[in-house]
Amino acid sequence: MALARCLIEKCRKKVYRKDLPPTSVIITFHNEARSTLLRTIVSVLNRSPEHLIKEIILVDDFSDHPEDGLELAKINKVRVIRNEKREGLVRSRVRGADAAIAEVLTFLDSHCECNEDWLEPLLERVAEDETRVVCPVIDVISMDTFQYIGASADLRGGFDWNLVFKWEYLSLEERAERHKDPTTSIETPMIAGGLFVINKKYFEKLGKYDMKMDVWGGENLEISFRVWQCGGSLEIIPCSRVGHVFRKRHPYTFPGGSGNVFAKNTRRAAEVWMDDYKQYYYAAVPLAKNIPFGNIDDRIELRTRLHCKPFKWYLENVYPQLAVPEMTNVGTIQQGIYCLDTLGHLIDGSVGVYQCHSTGGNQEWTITKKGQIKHHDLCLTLVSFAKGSVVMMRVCDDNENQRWELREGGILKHSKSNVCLDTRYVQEHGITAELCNSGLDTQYWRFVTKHS
Ligand code: LR7
Ligand code: MN
Repeated sequence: MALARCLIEKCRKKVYRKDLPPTSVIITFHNEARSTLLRTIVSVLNRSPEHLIKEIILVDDFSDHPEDGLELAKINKVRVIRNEKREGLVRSRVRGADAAIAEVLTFLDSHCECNEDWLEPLLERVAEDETRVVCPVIDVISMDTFQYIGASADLRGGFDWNLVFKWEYLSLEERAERHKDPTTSIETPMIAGGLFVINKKYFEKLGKYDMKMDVWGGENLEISFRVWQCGGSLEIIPCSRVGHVFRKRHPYTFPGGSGNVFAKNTRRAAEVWMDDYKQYYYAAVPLAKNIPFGNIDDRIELRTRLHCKPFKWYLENVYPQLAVPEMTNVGTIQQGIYCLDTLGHLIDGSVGVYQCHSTGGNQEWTITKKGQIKHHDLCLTLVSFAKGSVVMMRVCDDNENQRWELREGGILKHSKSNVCLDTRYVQEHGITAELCNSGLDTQYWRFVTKHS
């Protein structure tokens, strides 16, 4: 508590630049209660220096009652745009942004209360550097009493491999460091999504939003990856506070079903931005794999055009706290009804195939990140002789003769030579390595894991 008080006092003492750029506030809504919508607008107008609010653009996302928006349009500075059909928050926000005349955009949900001095600290950060995308601390408005309750300023946004947004406490060291000056901005890997300030030109340059995302969800993930990977940064500014009504369920219909739409939007973000790391998402949310996500060519093209960094960079530099899971790549290696099987052989033994029995045991193999095909501590090893080569189980080491690649077409190719695991001589010699030919049935394998 003492720290919170100290933060408030330090924030009060701050002096902001006199030449801050005015902003267009964009609020999209679908069937929002009039009272909360009004509370949002009134707080923007009352708690911001007048010259910094160019306009408030309300985008009515085809609410049942057009009058709700029209009534509010009577208020000074408020403009209302109404969609002809339900577009969802992404396309609605872009419509608002396109109509905006100020240099800086401020997005808010339709059930907020801006607190005193909320705007200047945000605008200053963006005015100093237009590649910063900044958020206030989001306080809580109780959904039962509508009371305003302060939240902790020691949080940042993150996620697990299910890609659902969550708040995370800063580490002890970070919090200790912040004691020196609790007003400094907090870099955040992810933004909650609804409340942020961004330079309008920068928003456009970065590709606005993915217009093929529907209704709700996933767009905050997408814009967060995009901002970081394409050279910008995301910050939470402790001296700026805005309350938000956190609700237990969506107070509106969800065309397409909430689970499906959320998975579709999330998949679009994962497919465009996460490179191979998307597999961890699919491992965490297997059902997502069955949800069609449409065409993403234009977003991939955007990523290429902006020369954005790989997801690996994001993980290492922006979100090192997110642990990359060990590959859960244990399974069977199948050829038709047969499975690669140790046949009980041990070190220096050959391997063969046996009818798949799906009880693991001698048929359980791990394909490691390095490309080893591993059973317990033994690895399939290419052993060369004058006459040719054979495949044996040997203790795993770091040698190249234990590296294999599961290639397109189902071949298991040795990484350094053009030979592939083959069953043509399996009766006599067990599995051998023969010249690769992806057309051969004896070289066609399927790696079947729990997740596939
Ligand atoms: O079809 C729709 N059309 C809309 O215009 C659906 C929604 N909306 C409007 C809606 O009226 C509201 O103003 O879009 C806004 C956001 O919808 P909410 O309030 O139902 O979303 P939320 O607060 O539950 O969810 C958070 O995550 C969303 C992911 O898509 C958005 O990014 C929200 O803006 C975001 N809210 C916040 O960041 C506030 C802090 C919450 C947290 C954590
Ligand atoms: Mn909301």
